[in-house]
Amino acid sequence: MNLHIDHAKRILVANDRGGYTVPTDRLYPFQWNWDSAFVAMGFALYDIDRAYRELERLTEGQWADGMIPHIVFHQPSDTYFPGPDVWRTKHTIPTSGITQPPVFAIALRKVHERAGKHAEARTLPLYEAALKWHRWWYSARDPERTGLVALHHPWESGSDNSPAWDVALARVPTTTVTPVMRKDTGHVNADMRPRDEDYKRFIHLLDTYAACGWNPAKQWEEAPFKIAEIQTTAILLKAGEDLEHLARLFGRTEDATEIADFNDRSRRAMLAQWRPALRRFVSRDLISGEDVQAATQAGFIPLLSLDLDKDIADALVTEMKTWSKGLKVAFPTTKPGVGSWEPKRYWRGPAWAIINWLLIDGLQRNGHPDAGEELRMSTIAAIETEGFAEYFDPVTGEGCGGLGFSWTAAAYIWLMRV
Ligand code: 9WN
Repeated sequence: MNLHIDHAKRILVANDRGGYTVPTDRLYPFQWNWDSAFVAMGFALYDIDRAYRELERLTEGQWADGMIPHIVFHQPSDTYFPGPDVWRTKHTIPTSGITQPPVFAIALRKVHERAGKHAEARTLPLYEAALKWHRWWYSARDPERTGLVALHHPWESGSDNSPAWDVALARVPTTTVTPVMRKDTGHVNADMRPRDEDYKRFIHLLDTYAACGWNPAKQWEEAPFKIAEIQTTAILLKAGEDLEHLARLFGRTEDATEIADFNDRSRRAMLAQWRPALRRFVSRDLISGEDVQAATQAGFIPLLSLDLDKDIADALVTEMKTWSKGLKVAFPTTKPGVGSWEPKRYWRGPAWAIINWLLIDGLQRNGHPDAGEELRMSTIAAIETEGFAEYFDPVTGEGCGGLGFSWTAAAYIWLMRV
C-alpha cells in the first residue's frame, strides 16, 4: 500500500467527528459545505457508506428554502470565530447563514456510480436535497434570470480574501455590531490569513444579513456586496450536468427538463463572460455593473463545465502556462507578479489541491490532458514533499495554513486513483 494514501486515510479518520469530517482540528472544528463534498469523493473510492454519510450529515443543515449552509455546527467548539451565536440563524441544528460552492451534486454522482447495486434508495434523498439547493441558487441568487449566480459574501466563494473581491469589498464599511474576536490567527501564522480589515468587512456583511432575518429577497435588496461569480457558476453548471444525469437515470423527466433549463441559462451566460484580451473569463460586480478584472484562478474554472471552442481552450491554457512558469507548485490563485500577489496569504497566491482538482478535470474535458497531467503531478509532488497542508506557497513549495487537512487528503486519494 502507498504510504501516503495510508496517511491520507488516517487524516480522514482523525478528522471524523461522527459521520462528518472537519476540515482540520481546532482551526475549523465544524462541518464545511464544499470541503465535505470533496471529502465524500475521496471516501467514494474506498468506503461508500462513509461517503454517503458525509453528504447526509451535511444535508442535516439544509434550510427549508433549499439553501445548504456553508457551516453546520453539529457540536459546540470555542476554537472558531464566528460561531453560531454570531450567525443568529434559526435552523434546528445551528448553521451559518450563507452558502458555499455547490460541489455537492458532483460528489453525489460519483458516489452513486461507485455504490453499485441498490444505490438508488440511498442516493434519492440526497438527489432531492441537491435539486432543492439548485432551485434555491437560481431563485435566491439569480432573481433576474441572467444565468450567473451571485454571492453576497466572500466566504460564499470559498476563496475568502481573493483579490477578486478587493474593489467590491472596499465599499463595505468596517463597522460591526458584533465585536471581531478572531481565533484563526491563534492557530496559524497571521501572515498566511486574511487581514483584520477584511474580517471587519466580513462581519459587517454578516451583521447586515442577520438584520435582514436571513431573508433572501431582503438580502438581495440590501446586500452591499453582490458579485455574479464565474467560479461558483461554473461549479454549479458542472453539478447541474451531474444532477440532470441522475434525474434521467431515475426517470425524473420533469426534473431533468427543469435542470437542463438552468444549465442552458448558465452555459450561455458564462460564455458571454469570456474576455479574449485577458485570456480568461470574468465575474461581474452587480453593484458597479463592471467586470471583475482581478487576475485569479476563478477565470479558468469554466474549463470544468463548458465544452469550449479550441481557440478559447488553447488561449486559457497558454495563459495558465504563463502564470505557472518557474513556479515550484502550480496553480497559483493569483497571477504571479501582479500588485495583489502574495504567495503565502491564503487565496492571494497559494496553490490549493482542490482548485487543481477542478482545473485538472477541466483541462481533460477541453482537450488538454497533458496540461492536466502536469498539474496532477505537481499537486501530488507538493503533497508528498510537504504533507497534507491546507495550501502551498507556489514559489517555495512550502505547505502552509492548517495541517492534516481533510480536502488535501481527499484530493490526494482522488488524484492517485489512476
Ligand atoms: C470561512 C474550511 C474553509 C474552506 C474555505 C476557506 C476557509 C473559512 C475561514 O476554510 O474559509 O468559510 O474561516 O477562513 O477559505 O474555502 O471551505 O476549510
